[in-house]
Amino acid sequence: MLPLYLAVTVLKGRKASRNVTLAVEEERLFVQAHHPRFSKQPLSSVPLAGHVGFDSMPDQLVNKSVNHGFCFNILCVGETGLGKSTLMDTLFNTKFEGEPTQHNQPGVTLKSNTYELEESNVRLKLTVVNTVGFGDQINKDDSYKPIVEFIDAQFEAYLQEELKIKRTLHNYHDTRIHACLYFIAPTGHSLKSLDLVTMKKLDSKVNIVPIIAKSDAISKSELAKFKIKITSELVSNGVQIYQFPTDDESVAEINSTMNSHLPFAVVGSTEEVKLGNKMVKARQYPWGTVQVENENHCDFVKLREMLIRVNMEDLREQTHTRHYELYRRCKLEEMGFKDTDPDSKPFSLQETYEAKRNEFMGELQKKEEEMRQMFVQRVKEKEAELKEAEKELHEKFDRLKKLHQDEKKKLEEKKKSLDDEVNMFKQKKTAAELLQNQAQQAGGSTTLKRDKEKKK
Ligand SMILES: Nc1nc2c(ncn2[C@@H]2O[C@H](COP(=O)(O)OP(=O)(O)O)[C@@H](O)[C@H]2O)c(=O)[nH]1
Ligand SMILES: [Mg+2]
Repeated sequence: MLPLYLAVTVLKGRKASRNVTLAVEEERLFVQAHHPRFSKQPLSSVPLAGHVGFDSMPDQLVNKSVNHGFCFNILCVGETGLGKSTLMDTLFNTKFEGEPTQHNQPGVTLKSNTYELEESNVRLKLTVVNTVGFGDQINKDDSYKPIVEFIDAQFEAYLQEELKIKRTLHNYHDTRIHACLYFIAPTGHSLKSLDLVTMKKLDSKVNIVPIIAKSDAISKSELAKFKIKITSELVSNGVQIYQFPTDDESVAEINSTMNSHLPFAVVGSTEEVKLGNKMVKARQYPWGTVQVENENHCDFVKLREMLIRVNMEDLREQTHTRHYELYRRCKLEEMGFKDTDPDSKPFSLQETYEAKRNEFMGELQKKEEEMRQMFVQRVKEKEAELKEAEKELHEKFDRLKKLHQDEKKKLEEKKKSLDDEVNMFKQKKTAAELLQNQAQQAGGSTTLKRDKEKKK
């Protein structure tokens, strides 16, 4: 099947003849390479005697593409309140999101919304992804991570679909990010380190289009200096931003002019103001009105033209052929796939699978052995610990036993002495009682004698 982007460029009426020639040439080479009849003998050109009809190829492609519809995915990265949602609404002339986001998010998250738009019978599935809470945390070190992860996740989903046996790429909802609008705060000074770090992390994964947000907050002369400063900072930090392509002569001039206007300074507003006898999108201030679509006021029109009308297809193409290709190559290499083996022979999938399987089994065995060793070591350690504890317990038991015996001995001695004392006491008691009885008896006979004497 022919790539979709060829059809789309035909649709736009540019590059048409060149790309269709390319497509036909591509198909001819494919047939030549794969068809047994053609594989041995080169094609010879023959003049046509009359009209055959393959000049309708462009129309066929256009019809097919229009029926299928198009998809475009934009990622808006920038601090909360920089006008991301407003710009999207202004750009597509509609109202997308609901509530504005708060500044108290604990981390950066990405919110994705997909919309079906239609313009002159051409359907566009537009996905707008917004960074929520970007730049709102005190520690911004990891702010870029969720964005990188999100972009990679979309590439991974596409790769998984590609690798499936039964793949449905023709009606697959492609969520790969085609353009990343990076919103720069209109400080007039320089880029923040958060901006540089984030753009650097993203530049090999997505087409970055930097824009100066809320550019009505900065004066004309300051804006010119600010643009130069941003560009030089991007260059000195090696940040690759998306350049509008200049290889296609039909758009080379406009694209190279527009490249010199980067980063675009934009103003967003969905508010309509009456100007003369027509309504225009503008922001009204006590001192005047900023018209969004007036090129003397801001670069909004330039952005819209470049992003949607002229280069939307190139953005999609760059995403597929450059950024996705890089992701796919790294991922497949990571999985052990190669195009050729060390002897420069084509690498077979079966061999790769076997090699990877053996490698994996080897690693598994190594891990198993390590775990076994660790387990034996742990058991030994535990055994030693238990033995130590047992020894301690024995010692404690002996100590307690001895203590108990000593105590018992002491108690027995004490009991014996008490018993002796009791016996002694009993003896004394008996002696005392005896004495008392004797005394009583002696006392009784003396009284009798005295009575007898009295009676006498
Ligand atoms: N001065 C100025 N204000 C803007 C512009 N675009 C949006 N705003 C205002 O900035 C505030 C935040 O905008 P919003 O789109 O919610 O920002 P987001 O958090 O980045 O999505 C709103 O009050 C907008 O009206 C602009 O270009 N210039
Ligand atoms: Mg918003």
